[in-house]
Amino acid sequence: MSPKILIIGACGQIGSELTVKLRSIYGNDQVVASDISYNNLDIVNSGLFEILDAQDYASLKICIEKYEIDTVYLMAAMLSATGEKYPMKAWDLNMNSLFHVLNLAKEGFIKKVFWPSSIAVFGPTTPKINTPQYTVMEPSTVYGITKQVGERWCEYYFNKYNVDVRSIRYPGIISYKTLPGGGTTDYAVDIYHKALSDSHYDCFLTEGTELPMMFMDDAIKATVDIMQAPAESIKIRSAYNLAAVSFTPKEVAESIKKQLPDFTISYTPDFRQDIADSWPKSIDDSEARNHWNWKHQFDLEGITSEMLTNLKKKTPQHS
Ligand code: AKB
Repeated sequence: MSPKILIIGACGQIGSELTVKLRSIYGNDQVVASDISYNNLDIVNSGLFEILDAQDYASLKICIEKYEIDTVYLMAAMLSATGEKYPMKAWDLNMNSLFHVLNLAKEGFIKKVFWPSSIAVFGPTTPKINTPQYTVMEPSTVYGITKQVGERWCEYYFNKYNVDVRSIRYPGIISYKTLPGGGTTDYAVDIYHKALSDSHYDCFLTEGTELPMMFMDDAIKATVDIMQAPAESIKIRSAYNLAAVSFTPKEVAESIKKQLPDFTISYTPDFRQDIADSWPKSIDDSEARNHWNWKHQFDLEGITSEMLTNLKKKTPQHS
């Protein structure tokens, strides 16, 4: 039987592409998209949509009962850079929304939960190269703290209350369809837009700042795969390390230059440099690969080619 799905934060960067994918797999009538505002009309107009504040337990419960939801994807969150500006707001949004969903699962209103974690769970004391699944985790951002604490609670609700919650630690996600908002890895999307519009990009990280990244199609595939996997293959109930590629701003610039030889880049690091410096450079995701057969498809050259080709199509003056 098809799941009856609620996506919270469906107008955001990952939520919007996840909504389209889940509607294509399970059918428009099976997927209710929700967000705090109508800020993605494609999502609002392409199927069931509800205005929903993830921090409002009563409204969340009403929505779940109204549509007989059994599966929730909780994609609403405040990311790392914005979280540093509004620490308490980040804590409240990221934690309250998770508790509401976990408690509704505990009380039997929903059966299955997807909640995204992030490489931000790691911190300056974590080994930076091929960061293992189990290692030192002392996050130094508010966002990272909420994700690490959230992971502990997910595992707790699975162990104590048998809540079927599944999670992955997303790296920076790159897409031509949606813009990220408020993250430290956002430069890796902005750079492609600016390469086409201005032939120049001023990067807020230094040229050698290596971070784990992933093309959106791979991130969506991982999300669908982990949720479709049999429960017994999900052996980690905190969150899985997940990796595709790692690169520096200089390496992206070089890969863009192969297609746009006039492109130039400069570097003006800001407060996000400290955040990036606290995160791993690369991730060991063997557990995800072994437990539920995770495989990525896109490397840096593949990402650059998809980004430039599709952004040119979206804004024909760039072709
Ligand atoms: C961010 O930069 O905050 C996010 C993340 C890595 O979770 N993209």
